[in-house]
Amino acid sequence: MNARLDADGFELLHRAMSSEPLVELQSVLEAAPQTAFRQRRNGSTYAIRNVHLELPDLRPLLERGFLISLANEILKSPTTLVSATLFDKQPGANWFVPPHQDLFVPIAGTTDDPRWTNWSTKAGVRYVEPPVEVQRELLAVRLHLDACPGVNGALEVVPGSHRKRLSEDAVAEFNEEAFEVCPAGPGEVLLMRPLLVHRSHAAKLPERRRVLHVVYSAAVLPKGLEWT
Ligand SMILES: O=C(O)CCC(=O)C(=O)O
Repeated sequence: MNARLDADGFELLHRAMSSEPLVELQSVLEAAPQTAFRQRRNGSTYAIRNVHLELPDLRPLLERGFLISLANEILKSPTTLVSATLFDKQPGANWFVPPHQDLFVPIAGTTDDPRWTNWSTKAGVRYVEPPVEVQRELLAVRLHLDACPGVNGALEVVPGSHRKRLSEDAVAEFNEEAFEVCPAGPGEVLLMRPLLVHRSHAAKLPERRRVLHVVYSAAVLPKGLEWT
């Protein structure tokens, strides 16, 4: 059914979120206090990491409705929310994101399973790198809150790069031709596997470009671990 997601690690869906839930999500996000945003050195704000932890009113909207239904349908099992990030490119906070794979997830608890590695704590939240077989099963659902044509800092991806955990050097080796630009309209959803190599350029338009990047999983966690 999702042939492109399986083969290439990403897929733009033709179904968009309808306007009522989209407006509800936008109003919850707009109520975010400035202190929830991460800041660049010049003081401009650009993203809220763990926005599901920062904004309690957001979690129920991510745990029922369109986004989790999509994840359940695609992963063919009931899924759990893993993480949520609001990326907010706007004039004055508009940046190039270098190519990378998303390797780390927020986590609660502990495990002795040595396949869970690279533990760290940032802003009071624990992160871990799950084993690659868990990584491959994660699904990111990127909801576009604004129009995101290619020139507006759209995500660029390397089709097929989602199967393996790559070294930083291997990620840096992809040349310009390897990247495919993923434009999307407001309410549209780009599905992607977090191991897909991705980057984005600074927007060339003086327009806001908000994307709510939500990760879901159907994996059974080892005893002692829980998603946040
Ligand atoms: O939305 C973007 O432009 C960057 C996204 C990103 O870096 C990420 O999803 O890890």
